[in-house]
Amino acid sequence: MRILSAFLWIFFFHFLHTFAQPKPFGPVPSKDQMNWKETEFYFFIHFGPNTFTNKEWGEGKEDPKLFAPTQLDCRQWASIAKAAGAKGIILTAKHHDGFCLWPSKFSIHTVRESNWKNGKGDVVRELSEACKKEGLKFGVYISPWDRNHPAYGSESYNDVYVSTMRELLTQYGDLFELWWDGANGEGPNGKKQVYDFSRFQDSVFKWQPHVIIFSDIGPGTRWCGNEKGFINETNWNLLDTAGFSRGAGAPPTDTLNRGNFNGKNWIPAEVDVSIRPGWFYHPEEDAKVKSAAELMKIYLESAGRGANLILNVPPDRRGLIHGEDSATLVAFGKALRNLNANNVALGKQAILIENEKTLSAKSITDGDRTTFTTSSVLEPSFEIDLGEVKEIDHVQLMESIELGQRVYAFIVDYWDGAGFRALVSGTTVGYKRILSFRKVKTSKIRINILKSKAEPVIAEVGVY
Ligand code: FUL
Repeated sequence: MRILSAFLWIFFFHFLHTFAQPKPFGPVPSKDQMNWKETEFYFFIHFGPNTFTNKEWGEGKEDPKLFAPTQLDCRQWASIAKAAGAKGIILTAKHHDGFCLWPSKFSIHTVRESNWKNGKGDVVRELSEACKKEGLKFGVYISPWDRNHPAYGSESYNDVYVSTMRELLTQYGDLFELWWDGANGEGPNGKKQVYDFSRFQDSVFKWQPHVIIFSDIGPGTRWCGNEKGFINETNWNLLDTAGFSRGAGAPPTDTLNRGNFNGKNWIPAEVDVSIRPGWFYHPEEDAKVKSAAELMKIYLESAGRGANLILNVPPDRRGLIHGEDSATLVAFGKALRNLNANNVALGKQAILIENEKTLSAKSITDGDRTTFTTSSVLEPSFEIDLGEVKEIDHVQLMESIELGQRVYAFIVDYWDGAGFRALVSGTTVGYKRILSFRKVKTSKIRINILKSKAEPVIAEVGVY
């Protein structure tokens, strides 16, 4: 009997260690934010009258007939996005010039007033359908600033903006993200608009309860504070928004770039950057398209630091992605697949070392992000035995952010045959942290967590 009960106790403690669910720590992402997080890298498409006038900010007075793509093909945009490894596309349905890429009933400055498809076209429809076919998510940018609409600068423009959003949020299927630009300039009558953002937000969630709203301060995702393509190495998914507003009243760019250590809200960063110097297509920039290597640097400094990456790829005057851009994007897509291709830690033996005890940590090398290993101390180590000597040049760490973001200092060691040597160090981990280093040959990797707000919960460690 005593032996049996001892066995039962051992079994019980083992069960507790393996299956006990750690308590969440601090703010955590919503289910919708997690789905969005997994989207990770997607395209931005800036397209409209500016494409034809060679401008970045149209004035809103442009003749709609200038909008005249000759070979517009959203299926080409979607298939290039797919080849590049992107998982969605966000379209500038309306930029600051007020031109609507769909035939809005609340404007007379739309595709309907152009000659494209005899005024019967709808770019939003075509792109939403192309995305569906390619298995890509779809989202829209709807500029609150409108340099065309006669009501802009008066209370009734807020009604117009809500009606405009209703069309886009109810007629084109599920949207994964809605982009609210911070710009708030003057309209055609020289007045600025006082936006009713709380009404806007309530309306959005009524029509698309799962959409992630982007703005300087979220609520779904925050701006990263620059348009250069990087997030700080220390990147908290947390942000304090009290006292701040969108646009001129936003938190300092440095805060947006790092988040707040003790922030009260889960508002992860999105890094927005263009493949060309401008957001819209300009023929003189054909020779300035970023290379695949530059795009990889951007990917590593955004998605590789736990942010989402939105890469702008502006179609040209034909309505097609230019050959220079598509060549670089296809090469980048290949490099991205290679980056994740050969995880030599997958299925290998992993242990957790805490208080000089060793425990199994096989869930960190099982390739399944939903399983995790949790430690009972703040500074554990994880060791992975690669089974044989491998040449490696980067590691990837993932925290179970569903339980809160915790780690903020760690060091990665490699086994040189006689002992462990420091290889690379990092600060925050979050959803994903990729660290590159000079090639080394090794058979064992050790990750020492040095600082963590609560007991670390590690989902995956990949070694490549
Ligand atoms: C900015 C806008 O003013 C630019 O034109 C562009 O749309 C960029 C993504 O956001 O605030």
